[in-house]
Amino acid sequence: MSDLLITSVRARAVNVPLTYPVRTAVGVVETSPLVLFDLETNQNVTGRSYVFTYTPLGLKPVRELLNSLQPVLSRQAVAPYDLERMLQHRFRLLGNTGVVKIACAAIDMAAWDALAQAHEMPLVEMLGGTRKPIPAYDSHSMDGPKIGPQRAERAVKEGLRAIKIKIGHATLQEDVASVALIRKVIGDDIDLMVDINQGLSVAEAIRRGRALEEFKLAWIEEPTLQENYAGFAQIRQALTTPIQLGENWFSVDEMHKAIVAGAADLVMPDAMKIGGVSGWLRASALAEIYQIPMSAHIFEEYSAHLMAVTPTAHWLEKMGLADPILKEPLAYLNGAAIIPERAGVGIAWNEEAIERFLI
Ligand code: SMN
Ligand code: MG
Repeated sequence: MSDLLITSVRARAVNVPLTYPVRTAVGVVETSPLVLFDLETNQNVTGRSYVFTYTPLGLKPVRELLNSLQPVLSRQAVAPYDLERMLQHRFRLLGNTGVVKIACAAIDMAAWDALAQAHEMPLVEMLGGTRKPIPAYDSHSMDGPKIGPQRAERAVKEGLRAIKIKIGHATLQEDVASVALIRKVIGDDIDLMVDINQGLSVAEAIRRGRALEEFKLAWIEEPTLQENYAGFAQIRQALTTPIQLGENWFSVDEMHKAIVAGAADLVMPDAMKIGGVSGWLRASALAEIYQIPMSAHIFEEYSAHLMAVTPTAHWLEKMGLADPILKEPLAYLNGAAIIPERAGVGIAWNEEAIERFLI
């Protein structure tokens, strides 16, 4: 469809309140800072995407970089592969990582959305898959002894079959108490994952991992600095609980280096940082070669489509970070995400909410 051309782009920044702040071992994400990207085309189709900047400090740089690409993108064909190559070349000297990679991922996701809309089919079908239910886990935080059990009970009642909590408290005792409490609330039939968000040393991660073996966790996520692949391999060797990482890989090359270093029992690329839809597809091929279960990290609206065409698909993360600014948040039924029938990714903006949270 080379006659589908970009006519204009628009990036807006919103700082969205969260029902539950994301409390991690390395700091609290109090709000959901999102840059919303619209890719207008000559065929009355608008591609949409959003990127998550973790801190409001990332909003303006990403928004400004995206809006500054208007002259570069205008009149280009909505061809994600060609756009990715053009942008990678343009940013080769600056570096295709960080804010640059995030902005390019926003363009990639919106381009794929526009292309699927132009073909009048859900993205998953354009990628050769079908709209099947995608098993999801509910993603919680260091919610404490009151809110933690409440969230866990509610998630199980809603039909979720897996829950992730964040640990990496000041002491091992607090981590064990936190896991024991949630395990008691949800029982042994619901999967329980923990996420340490890189908060521990290798030695401490091993010490705590051993103390948590009795709870039969589904995975321990990012136990130490995510770039310390040798450290991850040491932790893997010392524990029986599967070790999970990937949300911070800014390229499939980093994913490959981690796998080759023996860092991962499981992988979970982030649809934004790995390079949008295009990056995800390459990452899923790598996971298949190594037969490593591959989960998604946030971006559930896109990840649902992508997991349906991921050969080693494992779990989707249900976190709802963009829900307040979406007309129709992703639906879930019996613990699985339901890919919308709508053409493209299926997201539309809640303009009234955007107005309220606009930066
Ligand atoms: C996370 C997600 C969103 C914000 C901060 C941390 C976390 C996860 O690493 O895996 O959900
Ligand atoms: Mg994580």
